[in-house]
Amino acid sequence: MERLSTITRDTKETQISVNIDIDGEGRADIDTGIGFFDHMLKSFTKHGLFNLVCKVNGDLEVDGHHTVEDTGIVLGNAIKQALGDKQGIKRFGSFLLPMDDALVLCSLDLGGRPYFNFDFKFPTERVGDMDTQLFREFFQAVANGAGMNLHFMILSGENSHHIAEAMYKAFAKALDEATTIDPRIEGVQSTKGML
Ligand SMILES: [Mn+2]
Repeated sequence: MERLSTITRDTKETQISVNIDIDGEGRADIDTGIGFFDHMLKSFTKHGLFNLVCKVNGDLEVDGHHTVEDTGIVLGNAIKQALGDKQGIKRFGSFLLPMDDALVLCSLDLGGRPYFNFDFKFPTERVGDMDTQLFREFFQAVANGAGMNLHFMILSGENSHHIAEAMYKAFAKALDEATTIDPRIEGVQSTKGML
């Protein structure tokens, strides 16, 4: 069964279209208007082996906040929709990812209850054309949009580019694991019988 979805969302602040295939090959077609954010979403797509089309027209004349947060909401919604009733998926995923000085742990549960845990202050205010405060906004929005419990621990790191990129890669690998179908699982992986 194909696991893909397309979601569009239009507000006065942002116009967003996202198409995700959970069982992809890492192909990305991304344009958010923020170069560093595009770099992060391409990295997420490549390392999670998803296919992702993400087109965003946001009010960047204000700042990047609406663009990044709303993209997170829509990506979260798209992940949730693509997974449908979550039959057979492993549900949990964790990954510890090194990138030069950065070491980032991401652990997540697709159980349906949104939660976000991230307590870290980036060493710089900006990386490229992106405000580092927006990484929190993005992942919080993804967790809410997908109904995902999402934890990040930054175990080490000095370079904001490396830390951010390690977060997106760790998230990709953890999500790839959690969405993997295990043939031993009958129905959904919950004693309640639903996720
Ligand atoms: Mn990079």
